[in-house]
Amino acid sequence: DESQKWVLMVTAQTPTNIAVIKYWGKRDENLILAINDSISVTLDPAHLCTTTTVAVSPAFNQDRMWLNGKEISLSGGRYQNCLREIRARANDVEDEKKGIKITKKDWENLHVHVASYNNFPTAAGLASSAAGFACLVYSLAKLMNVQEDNGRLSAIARQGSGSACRSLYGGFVKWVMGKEENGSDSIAVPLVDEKHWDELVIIIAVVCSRQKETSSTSVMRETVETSALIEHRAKEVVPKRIIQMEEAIQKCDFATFTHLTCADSNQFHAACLDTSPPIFYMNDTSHRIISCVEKWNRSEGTPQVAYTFDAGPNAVLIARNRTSAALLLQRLLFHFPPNSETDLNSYVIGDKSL
Ligand code: 2P0
Repeated sequence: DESQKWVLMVTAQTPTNIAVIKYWGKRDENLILAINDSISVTLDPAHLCTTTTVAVSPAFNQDRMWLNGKEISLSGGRYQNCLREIRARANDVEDEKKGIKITKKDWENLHVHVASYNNFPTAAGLASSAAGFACLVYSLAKLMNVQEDNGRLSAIARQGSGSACRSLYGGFVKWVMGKEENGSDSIAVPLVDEKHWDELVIIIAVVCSRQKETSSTSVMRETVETSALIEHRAKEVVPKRIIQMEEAIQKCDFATFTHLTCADSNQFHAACLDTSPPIFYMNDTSHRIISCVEKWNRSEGTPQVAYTFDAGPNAVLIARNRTSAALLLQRLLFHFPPNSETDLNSYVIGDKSL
């Protein structure tokens, strides 16, 4: 049947983002609504990103997805929520060259195939779900000619993974937790674009690229249920830090930025330790990196490097400029002699798999 032979494809690339004021804890698990605002920096897509190709064809009889070449199930609620929200906003699509015409109504019965690749370790605390869901939602929206701005798309990506909503913009981005019960105002907003503070150099010290054992989602739930610190953090600490961090970013005030970033990472890990049972994301190497950076920043008088750690032991190090980045690499090379290739953006400690 000739009419079954066409395939229409879209490919998109989305970088991951690293929170400098962390999201940890939900008030609604299904819609993925956070208990506090968060702020992140989106990385350069050349280094840590997801590339996703989405395809539609009348020959496809079900939605399917492959992640890094391996088929994964789309039956989970998060995928279903994203697919449903995008499909509901689909529009007419026409490709004259190929002689393809898809009407708004057709999308209800058409199935998609999704192939997604991460150029970095999946689920090793390097925010792979952030880039992954942002890219899935963005590429599907392009394929289906969805006419929504990035803010509305961010609210859909958020339903795939909270941190994903922040990956639809470059530069520094705020995820506003919102007030509405339906999550309509829980969206990402761009603070400044990537050109605003382009002196910063981000170095990721991969301490361990193994996959983590438990998902952030279930640990986050346990933290909200058992930690007294997390409530204090969400209500008292983060709202003040968000204001201060926005100001530091606007002014490119590296000293304040570093103070807030390091303190917020440390409080997030303290809340993990305050969870029952306690969660240890950082290891001895992570702790040694913190000591090394703290000592250096103190000895210089003005901070040279900020550190932040997510749900894993890997260090994200944000250097003031290229000079401090070079000095940081020297220090890392001295304290953690590498046995693998190194470059400025993916310095590897004791692990050859990246
Ligand atoms: C963040 N993290 O703000 C925080 C800091 C890790 C530590 O968002 O359940 O994968 O999918 O919304 O976004 C990791 O959690 O969790 C995370 P879900 P997500 O980047």
